[in-house]
Amino acid sequence: MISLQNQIILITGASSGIGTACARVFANTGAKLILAARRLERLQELADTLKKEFNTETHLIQLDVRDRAAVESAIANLPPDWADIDILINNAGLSRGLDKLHEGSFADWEEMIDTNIKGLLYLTRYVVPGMVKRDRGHVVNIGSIAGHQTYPNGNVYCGTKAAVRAISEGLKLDLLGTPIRVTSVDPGMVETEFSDVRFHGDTERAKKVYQGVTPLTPDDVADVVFFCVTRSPHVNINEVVLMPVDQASATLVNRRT
Ligand code: NDP
Ligand code: 8X3
Repeated sequence: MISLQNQIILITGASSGIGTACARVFANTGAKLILAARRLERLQELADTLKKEFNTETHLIQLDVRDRAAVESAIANLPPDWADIDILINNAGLSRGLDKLHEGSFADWEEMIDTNIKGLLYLTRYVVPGMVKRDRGHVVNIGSIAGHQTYPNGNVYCGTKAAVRAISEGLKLDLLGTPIRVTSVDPGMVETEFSDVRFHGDTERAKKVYQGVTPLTPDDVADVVFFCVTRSPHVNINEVVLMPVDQASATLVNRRT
């Protein structure tokens, strides 16, 4: 296992769910964490907690990953002590709606495509050249089982996650000959704010997604991310698919109630 002491880790979407869990799992390793999301107050709260619990150094960026100029400026203007990013965790993402394709909302589609695909690309495009120059680095993309299996009404969200899968593969191919590692971590059902966001704040509908099952927790996913980034430098974990025991496929779930 490699040490993360003084490594600089940038986590997008650190204000909630899997991103927050990733921040917590790395907080006690001596790594320095750059936490990015739109909700700065959430990041500040998390940073204060991590400082108190683990004395973690953090640098916060209020960032909408859909805004290419903002991503460029955020990376270009990192303070010198924070600029040499070792690990990029492209986690920011969302689903919006669960509609038949021919009835889908254009606004929902654009938000998913702009966040899950273009946002991830912007971060990658602005961070990876530094990794190439320094001859070190690791990119972890949070994909989904939705990138492996398309489910009814999942159409565009599944399309964005299939794109993430292809982009992870493409990045790995293009970085051959460098020591930079690329990993896609692809979970099934994880209980976070994901379904609240998908159903535009309809919490009753969101709760039903997890009813009667034991879903993955954000910590379960963060554990896998931690495993992937702490392997020996010659080992690249390309892809990890993880699901709750109660889930067999994107559509087949064992509900006890
Ligand atoms: P949450 O809704 O709990 O967290 C999503 C995070 O993404 C938030 O921190 C949010 O921050 C951030 N985010 C969303 N849009 C933007 C944006 N435009 N700019 C910057 N940050 C943004 O959901 P999860 O933790 O579940 O989701 C994290 C990732 O995991 C996503 O990529 C999701 O697709 C993926 N995933 C989730 C699964 C699940 O079942 N929950 C399963 C498989 C994959 P803020 O709103 O503050 O900007
Ligand atoms: C989230 C998992 O199955 O809701 O990516 O699409 S699923």
